[in-house]
Amino acid sequence: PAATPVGYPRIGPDRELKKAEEAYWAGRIDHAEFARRTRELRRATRGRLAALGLSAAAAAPESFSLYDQVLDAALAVGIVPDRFASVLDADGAVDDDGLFALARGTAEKSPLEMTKWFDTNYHYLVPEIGPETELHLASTRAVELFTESLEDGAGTRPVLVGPLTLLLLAKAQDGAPEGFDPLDRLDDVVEVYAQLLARFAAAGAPWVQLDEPALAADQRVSATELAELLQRSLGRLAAGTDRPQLLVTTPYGGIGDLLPALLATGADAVHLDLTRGELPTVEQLAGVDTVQLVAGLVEGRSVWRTELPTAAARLAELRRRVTAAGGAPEEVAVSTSVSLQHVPHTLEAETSLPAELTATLAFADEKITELVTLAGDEVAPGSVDGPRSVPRTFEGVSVPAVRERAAAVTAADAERADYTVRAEAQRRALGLPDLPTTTIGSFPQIPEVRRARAAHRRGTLDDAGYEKAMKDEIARVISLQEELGLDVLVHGEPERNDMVQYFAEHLEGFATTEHGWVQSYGSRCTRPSILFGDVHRPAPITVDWATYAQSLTPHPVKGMLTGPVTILAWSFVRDDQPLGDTAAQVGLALRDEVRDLEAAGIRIVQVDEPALRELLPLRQAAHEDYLDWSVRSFRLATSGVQDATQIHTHLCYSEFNVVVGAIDALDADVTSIESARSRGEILEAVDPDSFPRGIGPGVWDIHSPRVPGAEEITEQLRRARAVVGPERLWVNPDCGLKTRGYAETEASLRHLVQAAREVRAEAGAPA
Ligand code: THG
Ligand code: ZN
Repeated sequence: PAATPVGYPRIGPDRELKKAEEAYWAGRIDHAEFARRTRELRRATRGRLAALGLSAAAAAPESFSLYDQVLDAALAVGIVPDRFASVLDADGAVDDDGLFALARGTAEKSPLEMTKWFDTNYHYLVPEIGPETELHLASTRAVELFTESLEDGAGTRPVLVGPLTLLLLAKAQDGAPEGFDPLDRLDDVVEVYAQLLARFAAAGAPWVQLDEPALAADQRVSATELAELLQRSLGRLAAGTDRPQLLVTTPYGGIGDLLPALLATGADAVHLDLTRGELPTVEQLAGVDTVQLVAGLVEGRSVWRTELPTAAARLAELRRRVTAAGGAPEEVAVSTSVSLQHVPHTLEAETSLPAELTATLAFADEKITELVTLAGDEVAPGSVDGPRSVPRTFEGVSVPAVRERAAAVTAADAERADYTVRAEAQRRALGLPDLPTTTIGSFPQIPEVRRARAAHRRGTLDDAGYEKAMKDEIARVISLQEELGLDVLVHGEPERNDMVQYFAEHLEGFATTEHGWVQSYGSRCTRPSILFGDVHRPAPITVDWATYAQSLTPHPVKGMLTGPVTILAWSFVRDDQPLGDTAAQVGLALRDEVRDLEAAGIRIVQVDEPALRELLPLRQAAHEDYLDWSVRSFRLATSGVQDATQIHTHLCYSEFNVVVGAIDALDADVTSIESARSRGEILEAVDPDSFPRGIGPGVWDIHSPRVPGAEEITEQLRRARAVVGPERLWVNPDCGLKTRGYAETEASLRHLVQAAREVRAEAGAPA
């Protein structure tokens, strides 16, 4: 059978796309040079895929995107919000600069909102559409990419986000009438997709791939309605004659009973995620006689090698069922569960990972080799010693002491005293005013700090020199905060770049890569660590920095840690035990750090969980179990302290309401929340009956360089105090000072302190 992945990384093995974009945006290269570099990246990518065995026409997906695949699809059909009307040229088309303006904003215009792509660490741009949006073929770059691919070889398979997913992910443009749903425009959007398909046909593309991941997640419409919408969108497109063959993919989970409806649309091929979804039953395969199945048997979002004999056995069983349903078993193709855009390019670039770990890993290129092997029928189904089924049993995978400790955990280990008791003890211990002021943790990273960290990493700055550079910076940040008049101080985190990577480097059970970059959004990448073994903490991590900072000031300095759920969400995590067991180990390792901080005289410890919402399962039915183990791991980390020690947490995202129950269950004494884009919603959700503890809705949107005035912050605080009361309200900016300069930071924090003092003085006065 044929082998083909759903998608491939686009950033480039050496982050060529990122480098070209950032050079272009900064004006260091002109557009011609930018276009030359991205052209070269695509040529190299196509050559690489052919060399890996995807040399036939349409075997390689065309995964290139200048910024984001959802933006590409929105632009293809003309979904451009009114405020960006000026980026359309006379023909209604959008060039690269226009595309970047939508993605990144301009001096006057805010960009499209960015949000998480399903339950991954990738972020897409949210299309904004209204009843009047003029839909038309505004970008034919996908067709141009296909034509270009013919120069480089046999031609790729164009990939587009499908019409249904595009509108399910879109939001109503500002000013759209009450009750307008982007889905109201489905027929119009499908009309433009039909025109686009005709262009592909004219260009000679044998296949086009439409990605419909929305089918794998619970949606605002019911499954019955989804089945009907499928017919209205994909069914319409398939009924057209002026088109290439259509492959519809359904990554990120099972689609269950939607399969018969999908098979009935008339699509020529249908992809299923068989790593998360079950093998379809013979009944669900009714209609497969006219459709080719593409079996997503290789996990595209993990870095683990596939157990090929197991995958081959599932493939054999699927073929048996296809035969039973009247289809052609030899037509079943093998694929990945999701696009490989979520894993690094290749293991070949890694030279310092332990060999026995490497033997168990597969990045994008290695996963394509797995597909080709599976498709070549080289693996005996179910054989015990099939090629590459390397056991993950080397040193560090199973550590008896870690397992014994986790097994001995009791319910009491995740419980603190009643909040009212703690609050009183903390009031006495900390002596803070009403509306205490603080920041979320990081301060702007000045060039000296970045240089010192890089030099230390390279070995050109010794430990003593590095320690001195960090301590100088900590002292500077502490004295600045004292001068600004903040109540609860932070050390500023000069020693960290990516916080998850920092903890991964200091905990046992993790490995870090040298080149394992994965696109997070646009030109931004992260290098996720690999959590392969039992996690424990060999030595204190942050205690020296925190105690040094505390030694410089009588004000409380917060200890700053990243929580277990976020550490899991932003790493590649072992799949040989339940996530909850892994989270508990991380929780216990952090518990040691929290207690050591307390023992060293730190009176407030903040454990951030910005990714709590991110890992939330796509199906409602799985929420309870997830929230159960995620909350428990946080509480294991934070429940080992005295009543008087104050635990803070920080969360950042919109859709606060979705997890407000879980945030309550974290039982943190104080919760700060990024709220620039969802202030009203947060205040609604935290009325004292449902959420009795301290709360700090961010009062400065740090993603904008604008410095908020004291008056503006005062107003926000008055409104917040009216809802939550003066005893519970904390005053803080949103997170991310690290990304701002000192000038804006100082000015904004000065206004923040001034506003807090003003509103504090009014305490007791009617709001
Ligand atoms: N760390 C990790 N994952 C994350 C975030 C994080 N996922 C969600 C969210 N934050 C994503 N946001 C960003 C924001 C900025 C960058 C990456 C993800 C970024 N990266 C640098 C770049 O691409 O130049 C590289 C940073 C580095 O050297 O490590 O700016 O905070 N793990
Ligand atoms: Zn945040």
